[in-house]
Amino acid sequence: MNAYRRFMTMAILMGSVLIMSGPAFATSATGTEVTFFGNNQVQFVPIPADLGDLSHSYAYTWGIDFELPQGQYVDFASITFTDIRNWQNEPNTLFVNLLDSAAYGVSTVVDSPAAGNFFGSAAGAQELFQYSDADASTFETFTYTFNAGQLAALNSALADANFGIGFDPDCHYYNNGIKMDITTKVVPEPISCLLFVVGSGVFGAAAARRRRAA
Ligand SMILES: [Ca+2]
Ligand SMILES: [Ca+2]
Ligand SMILES: [Ca+2]
Repeated sequence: MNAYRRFMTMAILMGSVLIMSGPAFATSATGTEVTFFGNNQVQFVPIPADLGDLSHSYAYTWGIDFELPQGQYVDFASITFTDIRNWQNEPNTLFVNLLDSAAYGVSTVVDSPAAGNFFGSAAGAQELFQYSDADASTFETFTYTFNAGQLAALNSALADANFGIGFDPDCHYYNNGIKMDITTKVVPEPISCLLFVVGSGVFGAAAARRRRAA
C-alpha cells in the first residue's frame, strides 16, 4: 500500500512536470493555431496554413481572437509567406489587408480577379501591402513588417480582442504556409515616467553643478 502510494505520488509529480514543460501551443477551436514564445511573443497560423494556395476566384478573411495581456500593447507585427510563388509568369498581385473585425478562422468570398483589391472600399479595412512577383519559376519566403501607423491600427482593432487579415489573390499564389508574429510590450506607467523625469532632473542639476565647479 505504501509502495503504491509512493508510486502514485511520483506519477502525479512527474505528470505535473510534463504538463509544465510541455510545448507552449494550443490549437484553437476558432480556426487559428496560437503559439506563445516566452512572455511577449505570439505566433498565429491559420487553418489551413496555406489558405488553399490562395486561389484567384476568392478573397479570404482570417479572423483572430486575441486578448492583449492587461497593460500591454503590440509593438511589432509581421506576416510571413513561406515559399510563395506566382502560379504563372504574369504580373499578379496579392492584396493583404488589416480588418477591424472578422469571423473566427478562415472564410472565403467569391471574388473577381479583375476587380482589384476585394477589401479596397470595405468598412473597417485598410490595405497593409501588395505582394507581386511575376516570375513563376522561383519561390521565396517573404516577410512584411507593419509600419507605425499599421501597428496603431492593429492596437485599436484589438480593443475588442478580435481582428482579421484579409487576403485577395489576383491571381493564384502558391505557398507553403502563412503566419503572423507579434510581440507585446508593457505600457510605461506614468509613475515610472515621472520618476525618470525627476531622476533626470536631479542628475542634470548635479551635472550642472559639476560643470560650474570645474
Ligand atoms: Ca481574388
Ligand atoms: Ca480581386
Ligand atoms: Ca476589433
